[in-house]
Amino acid sequence: MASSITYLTTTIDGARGLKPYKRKLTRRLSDLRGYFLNKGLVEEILSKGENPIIYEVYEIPQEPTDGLLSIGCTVIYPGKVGDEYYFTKGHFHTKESASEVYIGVEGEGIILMQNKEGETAYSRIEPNVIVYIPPGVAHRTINVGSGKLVFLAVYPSDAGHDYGSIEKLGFAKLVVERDGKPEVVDNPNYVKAS
Ligand code: PAN
Ligand code: ZN
Repeated sequence: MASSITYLTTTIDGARGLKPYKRKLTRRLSDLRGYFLNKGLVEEILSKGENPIIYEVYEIPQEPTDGLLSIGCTVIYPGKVGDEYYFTKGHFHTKESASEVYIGVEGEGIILMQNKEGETAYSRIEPNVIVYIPPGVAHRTINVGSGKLVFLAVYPSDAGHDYGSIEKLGFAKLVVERDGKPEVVDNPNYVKAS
């Protein structure tokens, strides 16, 4: 008799994400309007008819059910708006107890983390680096290298993504290029949630 165990196997396919995958998201500069510090420069680039891809996410989502895990592979393109490196939108998980694991595959990046009180932390993410993101902590990933940044994410399928608060308030820190190197600096526009 055949086993009733249903399992899933996929492979990491470098900058092509996962093979196979179920869903692909593409985020372009126009999707991140308002996210970069230099909003005028973003509008200037878009007004020239340019709308570069900032990142792609290759996903194998599971039904949003307690105990199931989803897999995602993010590819962030290299680039900057002014001196600010390309990054993901960043989010809190809607489910307060949801944590997440990131595993670096290719390239060089930084993960910014921030809790509801506005306290921050950051970690590098690169091949062989595993980062555990605890519950209640918003996370954004920044590509600080010259090639694509690829990393794997494993998270509860019912975690939910709350983009609203980050879109509205931003992160307290930014990652910018200073003297040819990445630096984590204070976001001059950040206002702590009251
Ligand atoms: C990741 C992110 C992915 C894209 O899979 O969803 O890197 O970032 P944004 O979702 O912030 O656009 C993850 O953290 N999932 O929970
Ligand atoms: Zn997440």
